[in-house]
Amino acid sequence: MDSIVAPVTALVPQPVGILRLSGLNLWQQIQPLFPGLPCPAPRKATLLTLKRQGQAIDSVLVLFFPGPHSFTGEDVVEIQAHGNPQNIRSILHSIEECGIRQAKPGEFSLRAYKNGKISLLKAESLHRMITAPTYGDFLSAHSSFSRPENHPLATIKEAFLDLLASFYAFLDYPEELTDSEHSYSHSLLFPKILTLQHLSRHQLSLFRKNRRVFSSFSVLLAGPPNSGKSSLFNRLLQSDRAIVSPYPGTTRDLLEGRLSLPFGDLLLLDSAGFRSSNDLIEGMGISKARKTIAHVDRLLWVTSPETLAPLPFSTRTPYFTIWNKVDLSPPPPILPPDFVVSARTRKGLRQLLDALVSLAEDFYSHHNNSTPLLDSERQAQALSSFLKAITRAEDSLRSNAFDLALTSLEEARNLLEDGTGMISTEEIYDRVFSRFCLGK
Ligand SMILES: Nc1nc2c(ncn2[C@@H]2O[C@H](COP(=O)(O)OP(=O)(O)O)[C@@H](O)[C@H]2O)c(=O)[nH]1
Ligand SMILES: [Mg+2]
Repeated sequence: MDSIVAPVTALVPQPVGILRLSGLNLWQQIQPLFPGLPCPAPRKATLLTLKRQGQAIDSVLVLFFPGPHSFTGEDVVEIQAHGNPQNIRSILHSIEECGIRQAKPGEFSLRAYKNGKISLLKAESLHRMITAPTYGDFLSAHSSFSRPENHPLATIKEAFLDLLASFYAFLDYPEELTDSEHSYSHSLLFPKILTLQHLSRHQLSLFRKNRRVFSSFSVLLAGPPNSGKSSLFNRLLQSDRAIVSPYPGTTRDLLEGRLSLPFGDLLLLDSAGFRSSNDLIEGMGISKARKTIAHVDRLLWVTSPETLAPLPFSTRTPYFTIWNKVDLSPPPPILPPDFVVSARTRKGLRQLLDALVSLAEDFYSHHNNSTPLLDSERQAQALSSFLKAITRAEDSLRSNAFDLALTSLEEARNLLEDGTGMISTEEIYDRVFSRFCLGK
């Protein structure tokens, strides 16, 4: 396999720019850059002069990770150079002159996977860790990466192996079983299928839900029109994101903004005011807001002197009631709100923000153990086809078409294998023999 190189850091002016290389006998290949110098000691930062055609072009820190104990399983070299983009391009060019080509996206991880350094699932969790749009998503990906056994597909694989083992036992040893045992084993298969269907559907629905809303600490501003939701949204984000106007029905879509906090993002959503509306688009906005309530971590129900209205529905989402426009009039004593604020004068906003930040902090402190999610659309598609296959198997079993059931289960197995890259025949047979007492 040819050797590869890629800049690991962006090509922008910065103190340090890093290049990563992977290949076999790598030091020998890049020797022209360090003429006469011995290979640096493994995993020790070594300061070296990098030369091009004998001319010193930069002083760099070199890290050498000899294969197979490296990320890719091959020799890996990291070069930390001065981060001027022209300098990094020039070093990249010098490396290419040594016969090393530029890597394609994901090629380092692909090599790690092919060399058995990481599983397919780990590779995808790693990718998600790098590209996660929120800190919550990063933590969820990290939890799958560091404990692959908690990955949703690993859990589903466990349940599936259990089903498969029972099914093979049922199929392969009918002569060992009496009629009643036979129908007993048969009926044992259905609850296992049900569990699998439940697990798969649950994971798919978690994935399909707006994952950003799901994984960041999210707060929705809702309430009657004109209560000042958009004004509060702008104030809390400290930017003029949403249009504010004295005309009710100004906000029609769901707007989102983020506050970056030290422990993770606070996703703030502004929504269309609740009222019965004949306007099609506004109606769509209202229904979007209604649906979102169930998925957010906290609802802020915003009212004001002109729009006093208690929460008009029941919800399991915890909420704060907010009295806005206190500069116009104080809240009525019969309905004391949780927070009394004025988006105009900023009165009470600090207290509201502090409360939200502390809820977010609490949320992220538990997030480490949060439900791990599927990492990619690819996994979701594999799982969705898997679900269809086991449902076909269920139908066949119900009509005692065991051959068809077998075909569907084998298909399901291939799909899960594609999804996880991790089922071996031995594993299934281990289970048949270790969990089932067939030797009677
Ligand atoms: N006096 C006063 N007016 C406010 C306050 N907050 C918002 N408004 C005004 O109320 C109107 C509706 O505000 P907006 O934020 O668009 O409300 P939304 O429909 O709930 O999003 C606008 O004219 C705002 O300027 C406030 O705290 N005090
Ligand atoms: Mg608005």
